Amino acid sequence: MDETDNVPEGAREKLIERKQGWARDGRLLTGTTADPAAQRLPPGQRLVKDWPVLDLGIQPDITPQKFRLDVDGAVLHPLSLDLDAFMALPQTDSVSDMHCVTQWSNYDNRWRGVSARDLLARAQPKPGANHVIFHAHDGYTTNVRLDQFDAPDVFLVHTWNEQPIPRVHGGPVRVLIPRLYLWKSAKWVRRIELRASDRPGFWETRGYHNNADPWLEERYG
Ligand SMILES: Nc1nc2c(c(=O)[nH]1)N[C@H]1C(S)=C(S)[C@@H](COP(=O)(O)O)O[C@H]1N2
Ligand SMILES: [Mo]
Repeated sequence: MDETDNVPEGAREKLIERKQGWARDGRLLTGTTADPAAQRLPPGQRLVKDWPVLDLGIQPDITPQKFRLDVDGAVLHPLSLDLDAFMALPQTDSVSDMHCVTQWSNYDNRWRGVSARDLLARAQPKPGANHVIFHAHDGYTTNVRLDQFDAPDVFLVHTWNEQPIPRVHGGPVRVLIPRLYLWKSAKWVRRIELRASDRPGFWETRGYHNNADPWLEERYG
């Protein structure tokens, strides 16, 4: 693990226990689903104007010198990019909403970054690569299917509303998968691992849903 802001281990454990408790109790579940084409706000969510911070309490300081992003595993051309190489990739602007399992959603965030598809076009997934594991500098991991990552609205973002993404939100570069609950979007991303088989990540092994579709209310499972 990298140099961190040290959060007392007890506080971190309490936070993890609380969120595991939510999963056990099915907290916030409305028992309904919605069609994203018909309803912008997923079931059980509440619209906020700000961008709350949620993580394990360890917020690594990834300086430009320390930045590195690897794309490896089941790919034909593994990538290992420093910040200059990352910024030299095609840069795309996008606008999307965020939906956090703790119930807040916010709308119309403006992003700039490298699209997942541009990254995958360079790394070239091997036939049989069906899953993606994100590894972050704070030790966090999360998993999605390759088809969930290989989507036009998925980015590795460095800019939010015309400002560099601050450290507390995973800067300099984080993952953004707007159609899934936000725990699937790794902050301080270090490595993107493609695999033939799935491997549940930090919250997925602690009661949170593997698929995480907000409109299907896949909070826990
Ligand atoms: N590296 C890392 N990424 C992470 C987390 C984390 O603890 N570490 N927490 C996840 C969770 S549970 C949420 S809800 C979102 C919150 O992102 P935000 O703090 O930018 O709102 O980040 C996700 N990505
Ligand atoms: Mo979360």
